[in-house]
Amino acid sequence: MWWLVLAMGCEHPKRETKLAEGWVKIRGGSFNIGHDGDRRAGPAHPIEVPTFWIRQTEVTVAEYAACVDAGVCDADPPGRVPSRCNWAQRESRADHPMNCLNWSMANSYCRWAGARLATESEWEFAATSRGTRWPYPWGQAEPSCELAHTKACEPDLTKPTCSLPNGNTEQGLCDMAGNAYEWTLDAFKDNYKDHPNHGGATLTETAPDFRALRGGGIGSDEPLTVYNRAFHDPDFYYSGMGARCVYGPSRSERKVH
Ligand SMILES: [Ca+2]
Repeated sequence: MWWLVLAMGCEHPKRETKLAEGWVKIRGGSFNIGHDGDRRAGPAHPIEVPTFWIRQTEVTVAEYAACVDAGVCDADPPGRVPSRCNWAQRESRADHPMNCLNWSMANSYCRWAGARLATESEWEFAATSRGTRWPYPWGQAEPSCELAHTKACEPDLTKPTCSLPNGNTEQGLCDMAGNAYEWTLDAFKDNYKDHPNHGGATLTETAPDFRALRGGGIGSDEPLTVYNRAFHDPDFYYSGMGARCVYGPSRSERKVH
């Protein structure tokens, strides 16, 4: 019966994570990551992504609060906390994304939850509804405030997650473009020249100078395209930085120098 146990383990991530509901299964497959001609997202190249589960929403304030209550997650990043951090108003903003996260806070939360941050490959595969050629999670229409919450809609304040269902992916993922920016597992490299083709993350031998973020968000002028790659010092945060967790098979990672 070992095969049954394995199969059940694969089909029910909620039994192995602290988050019972809200997972969306992304069936594995191949797709072309990146966009030739983009300043950071080339060369486009094929990726084979194993099946994984991803949260329908960005990490919410309420979800993050459980980790703080458990004594694992930090409520505030080091240094001065801007007034637009949702934690300061956590009761009224419980369903907003947990913002003002630096990379370590984002990583710690997902690990505590029994999950992890998405690799860039997983994130883009999910954002493209499993490899469509659409430039945005909802399709080809240009962004609007009905599709994505951005700086043009409100400079600094987030919206409750899943407020704009017209902007969802085919699998129902909310806010893959806009609202909070989403930290990924990957060390940021200037292009995809050494990017692993198996869906794993790019990591460095030492702590990376920068980590990749995806999806655009409030307080940023970066495009909302599914292939756009942003990056920041892992210790940096601002009111537009959040996270989204995934759950999936562990995989080898490729280190580059
Ligand atoms: Ca987002």
